[in-house]
Amino acid sequence: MNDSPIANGRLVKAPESFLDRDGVRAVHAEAKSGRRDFMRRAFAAAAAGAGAPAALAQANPVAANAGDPNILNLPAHSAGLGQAVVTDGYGKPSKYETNVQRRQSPGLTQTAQSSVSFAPLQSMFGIVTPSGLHFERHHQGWWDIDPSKHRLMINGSDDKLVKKPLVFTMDELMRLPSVSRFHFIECGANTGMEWGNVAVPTCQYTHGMVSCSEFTGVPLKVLLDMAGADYKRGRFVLAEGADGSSMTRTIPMELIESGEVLVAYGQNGEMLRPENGYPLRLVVPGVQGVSWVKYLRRIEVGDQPYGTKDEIIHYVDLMPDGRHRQYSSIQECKSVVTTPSGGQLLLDKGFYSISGLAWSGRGAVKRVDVSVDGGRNWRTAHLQTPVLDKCLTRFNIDWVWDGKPALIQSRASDSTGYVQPTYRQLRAVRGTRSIYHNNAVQTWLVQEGGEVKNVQLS
Ligand SMILES: Nc1nc2c(c(=O)[nH]1)N[C@H]1C(S)=C(S)[C@@H](COP(=O)(O)O)O[C@H]1N2
Ligand SMILES: [Mo]
Repeated sequence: MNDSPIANGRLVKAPESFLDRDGVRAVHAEAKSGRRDFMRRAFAAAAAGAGAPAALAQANPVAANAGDPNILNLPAHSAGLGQAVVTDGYGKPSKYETNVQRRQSPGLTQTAQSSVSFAPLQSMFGIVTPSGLHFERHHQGWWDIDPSKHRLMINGSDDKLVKKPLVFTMDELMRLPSVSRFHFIECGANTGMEWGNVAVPTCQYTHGMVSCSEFTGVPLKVLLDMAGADYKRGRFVLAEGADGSSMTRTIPMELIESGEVLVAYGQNGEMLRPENGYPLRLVVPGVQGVSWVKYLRRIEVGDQPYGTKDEIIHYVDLMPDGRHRQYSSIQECKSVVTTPSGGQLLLDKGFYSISGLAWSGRGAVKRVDVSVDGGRNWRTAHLQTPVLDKCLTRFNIDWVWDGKPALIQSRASDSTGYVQPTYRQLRAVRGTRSIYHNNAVQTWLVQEGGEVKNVQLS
């Protein structure tokens, strides 16, 4: 070790697996009572139990001048024969990375079929979510559907809205010219548990219902053209899934006419994963996840919004005056710092690269400002390329931690000029009783001991 500040600033990455039912209750109770010792106990539990594998993937430092056995002793992999090609016909992550998992939030849902798993944002790089770590939201469980038997029907709600109703097989869809585009998908309920107060400890649970992939498919507009849709009167479509959840959503025709809405079969260079809608899903860039209908089997052109169960009972926003806001489908500009973030531990003072993700359902991320003093002072972060429309954008900024408590925040703005609100600003308009569309600025408190906690500034 030397005196350069870059030698310091080590971080314990992902001790997130400690979260169990009692943990969730404790975080909630602590936020209510203002007690601050939960994280310490949680770390003790993590070290003793399931959290231990996280440490495997970290460096193992050696005392200065000791002579590093990692260099001095020839390891087996430098002396022996490695494993054969195609030991595994479909490769898997290293065994040292097994702690990086999507995880369910215990206590959030009654059944595992109607539930959600969160992506481990704190462990990811760049902007693409590995398909196996993509968050999941199922209303009635997932299926691995035989693509040879899957059909997509295009019809009108009356005979005139679609001239020539069509049924496509997967082969017929996949021989059409395709496009591939990077987009984020965010569940409207992402960060929904935090409306009233701090509820969960890590960014996996506060923000892990967002993921980003390269999707491949055919613009829905192409299929509607083939079927002879009446764009004058047919200003809406209904998208219907083939699973038992009767997931049906109204999509405004403007979005389809823009060419952005895709009937997609590809995700990150391969077919969609079954959990994400194999063999066919709708991609509706910028719009909340619920409209990205999976196992897509039918598109109906209609002349008015459909008002389905998932548009009337669910996915409405309870406003402070007691009324509900409906069809609030765009995911507004939002960001979160993923390193350092809740549940992590800074081992010493020194250099850290603060890093995180920003996105906007209205266009490209224009700028991200970062504060380490709870919003008093801001510095503009570096946006890593590519910066794409309706896509995750990675930002980072240098920081030298002086060992004193710090309040880390990120605030994104997008190409429309919209700026991500603070909790105070958001609650002034929306109150605290919503579930959906919480895009407030997130705050992480770095405590003197290096523990990072989820807090809300009022
Ligand atoms: N057929 C079907 N489509 C669906 C759902 C579902 O349960 N069934 N869930 C929706 C919701 S609420 C979300 S947030 C996204 C989640 O997509 P993912 O599981 O690929 O992350 O799918 C949407 N499409
Ligand atoms: Mo969702």
